[in-house]
Amino acid sequence: MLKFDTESTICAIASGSEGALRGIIRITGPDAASVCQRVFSSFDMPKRPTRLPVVASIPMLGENPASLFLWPDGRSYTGQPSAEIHMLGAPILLQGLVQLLVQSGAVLAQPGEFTLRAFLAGRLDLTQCEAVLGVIHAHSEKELNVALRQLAGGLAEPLQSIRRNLIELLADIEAGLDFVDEDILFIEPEQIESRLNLAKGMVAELREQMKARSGQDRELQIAIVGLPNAGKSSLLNAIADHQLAIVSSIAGTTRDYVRYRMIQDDVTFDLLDTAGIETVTGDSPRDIAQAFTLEQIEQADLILACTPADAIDQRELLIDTLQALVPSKPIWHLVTKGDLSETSCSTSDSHRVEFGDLFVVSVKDGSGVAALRSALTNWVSQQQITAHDAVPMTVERCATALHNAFVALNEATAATHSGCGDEIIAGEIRIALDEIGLVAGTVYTDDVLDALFSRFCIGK
Ligand SMILES: Nc1nc2c(ncn2[C@@H]2O[C@H](COP(=O)(O)OP(=O)(O)OP(=O)(O)O)[C@@H](O)[C@H]2O)c(=O)[nH]1
Ligand SMILES: [Mg+2]
Repeated sequence: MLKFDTESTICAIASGSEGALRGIIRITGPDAASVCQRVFSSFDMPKRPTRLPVVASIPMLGENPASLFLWPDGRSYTGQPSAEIHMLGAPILLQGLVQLLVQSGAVLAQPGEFTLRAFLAGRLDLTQCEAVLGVIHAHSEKELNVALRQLAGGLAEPLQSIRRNLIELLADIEAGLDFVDEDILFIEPEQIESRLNLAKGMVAELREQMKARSGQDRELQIAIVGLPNAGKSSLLNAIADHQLAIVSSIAGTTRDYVRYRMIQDDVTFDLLDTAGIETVTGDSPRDIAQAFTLEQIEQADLILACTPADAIDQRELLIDTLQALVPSKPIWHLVTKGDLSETSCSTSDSHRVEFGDLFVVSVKDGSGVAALRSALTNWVSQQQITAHDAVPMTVERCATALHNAFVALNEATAATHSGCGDEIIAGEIRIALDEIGLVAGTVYTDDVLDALFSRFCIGK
């Protein structure tokens, strides 16, 4: 069970348990500075927080040099006087120093106690505490980036802004409640509704983004689109490095689209070949293929718009068609069959791929394909890290609370419509605030903190 004692001064080895060139010991609590003073031979206590090390030796540990970084006031991670001692990372030396610190008035820290103190001091919200854990346990660069963004406030900031909006709205509504008998209208129902809608939109966005990242959702869809015979199927085969789609010189070859799941460099996405866009009427297979293509374009996350180099004048028609269909979708402009281009430059990928704002590729001589593949991989991995991406533990913990908050705000809107009174609206907003508070940790139970901090290791 966690202790909530912030009066003691705690210490722990913060570096790994294996020997290393550098080892770190962390101390925090009201007596951090005086405990350090007792252990180090001599140093002038800095008046202000310093990142500059006070290099001094610790007589009891022989001639081993140690650097002391001291934050004597509350401007530290935990909001309490804190210090770090950096020294040789031999486990025996570090353990010896911890013993000295304990003899000088510190106590051994519990797992996660430094982060718990940061939370109790309001330095971090719960999503950021979970992010600390996410950083410690990250197995890939992507997991690390997600956790670092969350630690930097990727979730804390939108949550705070939702809370602020709702608290202000609640205050305005409650001010009116005190004057119900008088003829003063503090806030118009339309205003309540539009402010509720704003908050609902923000909650829904967070919820959707977390849901989308929980791994159960579809992979990003990248559609290869163009007029008939543009070389789309050939390009899919080249990017996938497999003969998947039928290629022929007859326009209108592709009828049924081909989907290929690319797994490359830790990212996964679906690549789609589509039937060439054309104007057909009637009920022919070609016509049905057009309907399929339109559906794929609408569902795609990124469109690769292909125009062959030997028919570059088709480009305008293609771009106009796509912009009319999906005005806000990201579109990359590709020149296919680059080997047929009169302006073709060197055959090296790096020269071929960027051509103004165009990607130039040729399946025939292979140029541009590898660079396009890696640009796609980069794009997908960037998309997967959004500002609201969250470490799995946060996603798991927050899903219900965000759902409940959304439901309560919906109830508040319904109450506004039915005119059933500001007390009811205020009550629903309070429920929503409590739920958001659970996510951020402004409302918490010992069980929630226990479940989180028991997963930490000592020294963090
Ligand atoms: N020279 C050259 N020819 C290519 C290239 N890519 C494709 N082609 C040829 O262009 C023709 C059409 O290729 P496809 O890949 O079937 O074109 P598509 O866009 O899928 O065509 P539809 O499915 O009919 O819309 C074929 O004869 C290909 O061999 C290329 O990079 N260079
Ligand atoms: Mg095709």
